[in-house]
Amino acid sequence: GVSVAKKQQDINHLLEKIYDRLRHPELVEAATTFDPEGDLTMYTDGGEAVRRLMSEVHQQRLLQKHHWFSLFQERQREEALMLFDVLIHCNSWRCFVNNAAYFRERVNEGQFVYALYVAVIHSDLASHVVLPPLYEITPHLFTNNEIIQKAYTAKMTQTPGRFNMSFTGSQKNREQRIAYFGEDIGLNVHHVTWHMDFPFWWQDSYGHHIDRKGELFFWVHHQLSARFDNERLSNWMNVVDELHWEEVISEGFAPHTIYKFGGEFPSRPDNIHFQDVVGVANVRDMIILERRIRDAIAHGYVIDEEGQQIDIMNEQGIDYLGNIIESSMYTTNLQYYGSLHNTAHIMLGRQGDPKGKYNLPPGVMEHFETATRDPSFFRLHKYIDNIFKEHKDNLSPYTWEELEFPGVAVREIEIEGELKTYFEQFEFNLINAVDRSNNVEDVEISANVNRLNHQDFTYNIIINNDNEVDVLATIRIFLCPRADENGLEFTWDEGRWHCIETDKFWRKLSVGENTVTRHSTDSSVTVPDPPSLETLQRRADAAVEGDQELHLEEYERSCGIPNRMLLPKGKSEGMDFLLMVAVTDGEMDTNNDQLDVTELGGTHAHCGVRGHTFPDRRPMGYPLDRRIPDKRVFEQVTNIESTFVKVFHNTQH
Ligand code: CUO
Repeated sequence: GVSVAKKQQDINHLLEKIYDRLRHPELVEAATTFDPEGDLTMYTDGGEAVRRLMSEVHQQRLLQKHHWFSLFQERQREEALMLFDVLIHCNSWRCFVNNAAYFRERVNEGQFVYALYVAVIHSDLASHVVLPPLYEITPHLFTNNEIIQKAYTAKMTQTPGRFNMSFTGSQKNREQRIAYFGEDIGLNVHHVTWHMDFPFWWQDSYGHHIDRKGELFFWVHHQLSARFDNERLSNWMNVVDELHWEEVISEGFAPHTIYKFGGEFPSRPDNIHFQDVVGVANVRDMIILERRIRDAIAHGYVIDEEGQQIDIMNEQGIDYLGNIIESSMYTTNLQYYGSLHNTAHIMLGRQGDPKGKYNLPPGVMEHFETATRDPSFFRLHKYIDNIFKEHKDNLSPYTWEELEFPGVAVREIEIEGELKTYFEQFEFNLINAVDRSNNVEDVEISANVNRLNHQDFTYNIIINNDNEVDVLATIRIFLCPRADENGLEFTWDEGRWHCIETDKFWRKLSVGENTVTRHSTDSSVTVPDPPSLETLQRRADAAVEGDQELHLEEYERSCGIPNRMLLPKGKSEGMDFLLMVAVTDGEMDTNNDQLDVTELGGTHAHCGVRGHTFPDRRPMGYPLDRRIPDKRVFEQVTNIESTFVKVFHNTQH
């Protein structure tokens, strides 16, 4: 077969300068001479997907090149999925890469990038291929207007430049204090990639079933909300309030962001009332959907298409609700429950031009790459999260017996190294932001951003195993804020909903005392900094040339919170947190017998393991996902312990 290095090289070449024509002779040939009716079809599902896409090409029905692309526009999405369909049905790399080359020259660039990314993520043919960070491929969606202007000027005047990118807004806007979070390029890559790993349009006919997809939707966005709130508390702000259809959208937003083609992202003033969006939905419809979902939660069952009740008062309930609320193709009774969350994104994205009077392009809320820039994103997701909470709060609290892990006791939790955050400068390439038109030569252009980072640290956890045999333990670590913005301490039941999951992993515990050591860099919630396209090219070229293996395993997934954002910012004088370690029975709550559970690594806590069941059998967020009316239950079990820590923020590193 084709080596991973060669595949990596092909993907690099396909993504290089996506607004220009292909440059690499092999691909150019595939794109021009490849016979779509003959050769191409041999390698796919009998050619069905290709024939469909080809006929759209011939009839010139596809979205033009040099136009914005939105996954939430039905027809635009269908077209992108036609290309995805072709790629995912390939049985050989040759088919994959040649089709990609062929259609790269014929479909819209945004659709091409989307289809290729999702196909690489989900196709077995592309396993071990590392996708370059999207902020380099489509920089417009990750940087602002000002930087783009400067990049063009640099190119036209042939003057290399490195431009400092500042966060949107001014000091007058309180929300700007936490813009570093919503505008973080790595966080945005995580968010958009999560939605590529778990597309709402996914159907099992594409090749595999995605385990606990609805629950993951809940958990990942719950964690994004919790993290956002912790950043706010770090900056003397209150936790974010939910959005509501009948109230004003308090925060306006001026994105200062521009499409590569199609003008600026529209703004929204403060305190406007929700408007019906022509062709999308009326506010009233949204309220009706919400009521139906809340009714289902109150009754403890949802109603399927046949009118049958499905019990949700159990651990699977959250998965049903996640699929319904998002909604995904795994949803139940779309007719009745609609698509509350997805429609809300579109509606928020169009509030600047709800009647389509001004022909404005969609707002930032309509793209997963840009959505978190808008403060209304976190209000929307708090609203969604509160609906999920209503369900979780209906389930009975865990009992002492359920929480206990007999014979296992956490004796000590120690942190080696300080929990200290700081801002650092990071540079990324902007070469894709500008065209190669007019035969103007490329010059070096890049953006400099401030990013949150922290010093590495290590957990040393002393755990006794008083059983007569070794046991497998699941170790779950959470960081929880202790007080609100006024210093008023949270009760356990309030605080648990704001906890950040910082790690989850498995360890064998020998009989007697164990010291479990775990480095912050190994967190299963996070991913390391991805290599740039340039690095990927250098590494892949060298490996192909030298006929060597390409070792980039640790970068295989870009779904996962950037490791540098593992900790919330904290405060210069130290911010108080509760660090909780829950040690539970790994034999009982681990799913993947086919995998060496202690070595799962990667980023399974928020992103699962591609093509496998979710490794942890417990509800996501366990044991903090349910009400804690009586904290003594937690205090009495020996396998759950916590300690107080402080997170310091240093302006100087
Ligand atoms: Cu990720 Cu709303 O689901 O942006």
